[in-house]
Amino acid sequence: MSDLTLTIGDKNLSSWSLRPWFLMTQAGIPFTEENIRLDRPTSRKELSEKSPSGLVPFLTHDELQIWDSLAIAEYVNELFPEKQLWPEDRQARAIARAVSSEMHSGFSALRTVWPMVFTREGLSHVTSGGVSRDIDRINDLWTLCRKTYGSGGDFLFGKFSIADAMYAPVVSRFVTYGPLELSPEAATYRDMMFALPAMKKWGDGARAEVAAG
Ligand SMILES: N[C@@H](CCC(=O)N[C@@H](CS)C(=O)NCC(=O)O)C(=O)O
Repeated sequence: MSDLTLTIGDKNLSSWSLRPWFLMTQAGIPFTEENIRLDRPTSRKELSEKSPSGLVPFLTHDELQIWDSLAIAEYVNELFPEKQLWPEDRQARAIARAVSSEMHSGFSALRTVWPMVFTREGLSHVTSGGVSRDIDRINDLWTLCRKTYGSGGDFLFGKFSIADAMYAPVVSRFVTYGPLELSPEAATYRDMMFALPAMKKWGDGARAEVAAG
């Protein structure tokens, strides 16, 4: 198979970039990484010249360019069926898709008020209104998944899946900001995810980018 190139934004800030990067890294799928630094004078020009949507992430495979994190995840799942990036069981798979889609289309209060700043930890921040509702809903989802579908491993659906990748930036936000009230299942899941080597590797990259300015 020819090379896959994943183009991403700043590791400290680009939550949508983290999702496919984490998916492919955690699943052991080889790819070349290309970076476009965001919020620079040249960023908009570079993004509009290179990216079909003018946004990151996007995946390049030969002549094909796929934009949007969830579409990239689906494409990679089709390229590597042996990785089983969705749960094998049909009902679990349907719920995993619902949980992933809910992340992709929702939680706008959390995403706006608690932006991902991967390198920061333990900041106190507002939890009023929509932010608390989003946190409560994510807490309920993670708890439900872990209790109902998680018996085969430590991830939301036991084995690692696209659903975990979709929530990787929320894991980072739940380390950066508080106060938080998570169920024991959700707190354990957050801590397990944040300790994964792939997350550490992303964090090392984020720290290096911040240091470079
Ligand atoms: N729905 C898209 C969202 C992509 C997105 O909003 N990317 C941000 C970075 S996290 C971006 O490229 N921002 C650059 C800009 O707005 O100039 C996805 O799932 O990939």
